[in-house]
Amino acid sequence: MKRIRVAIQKSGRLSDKSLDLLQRCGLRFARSKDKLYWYGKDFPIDLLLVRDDDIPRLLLDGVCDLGIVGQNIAEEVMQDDTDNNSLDELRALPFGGCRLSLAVPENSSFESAADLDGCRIATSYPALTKSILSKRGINAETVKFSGSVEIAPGLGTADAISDLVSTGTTLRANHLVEFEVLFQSTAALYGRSVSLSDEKQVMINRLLSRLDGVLLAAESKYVMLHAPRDSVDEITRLLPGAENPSLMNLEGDSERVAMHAVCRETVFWEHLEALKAAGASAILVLPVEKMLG
Ligand code: PRT
Ligand code: ZN
Repeated sequence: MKRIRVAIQKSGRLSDKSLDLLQRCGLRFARSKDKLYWYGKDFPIDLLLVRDDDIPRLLLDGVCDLGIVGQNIAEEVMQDDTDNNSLDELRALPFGGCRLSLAVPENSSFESAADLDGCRIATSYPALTKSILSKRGINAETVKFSGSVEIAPGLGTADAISDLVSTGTTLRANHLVEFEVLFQSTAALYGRSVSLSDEKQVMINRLLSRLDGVLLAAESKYVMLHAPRDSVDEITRLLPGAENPSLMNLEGDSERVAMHAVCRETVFWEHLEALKAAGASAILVLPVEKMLG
């Protein structure tokens, strides 16, 4: 049996969530001593734990069949690849969210990205930055930094930076202001854009189907409530992302019914308040552990 190799980040922002996601798909691993190669116990799916920057290349070179990495890194590698090799984004994942933004020193006179034409931009994402700017007719020179990009303007090596931002704390601490988002990123599951053996493809499809179930279950809730018979239609409309609810009689109460529904969108307090205002009572919201369409 051919085995599938999945590359995930060894230690960093995406590590725990990548592993947790695969485990929630039912994968179990025997960890090797050096902790870099984990053998899949019930499925022929093994893990390779590496630096996130290496993941796209491992896929392009066919060393791994799947990889979880930030779209920022995958895009950078694809934009930089002179042979136009590409990766297949199979699923965007609900973690690792950040944005690649242009930022300039607080006291600079730049007002928009267009003012950066002909300027120097420090970044860990030169190919992606250049490609986005040049599509808008802006030609900037990039200076590659592998880390601590935010110190570049202070050192006088660049006029601006293009860096990942999540809370903006790092920019503020370095007296930089974010003035334009170039690229929104999340973690994603990537595959190779070549055809694999049937055996491998069947296994990957099976994993994807489980992954879809896990991703759907994560934002789905099972909602139970009591409703006046007359308000069933209105209450159904108020349930976020619900399909046909089940209706059940309530013993000794002909006016009201019990309604059960799976809501496939986040259920906020506001939704519950609206349900209550429409006459619902005994409202319960339960997590959904697994789902298979
Ligand atoms: O060792 P290895 O190379 O594997 O890890 P790494 O240090 O290169 O990556 P890591 O773990 O820091 O990030 C992995 C991925 O997480 C990135 O490629 C992004 O896809 C995603 N991600 C999400 C982020 C951030 N949020 C983020 N905030 N990556 C980096 N940052 C940086 C940001 O550049 C800034 O310098 O974190 C700093 C703090 O951000 P603020 O805005 O909250 O201050
Ligand atoms: Zn890295």
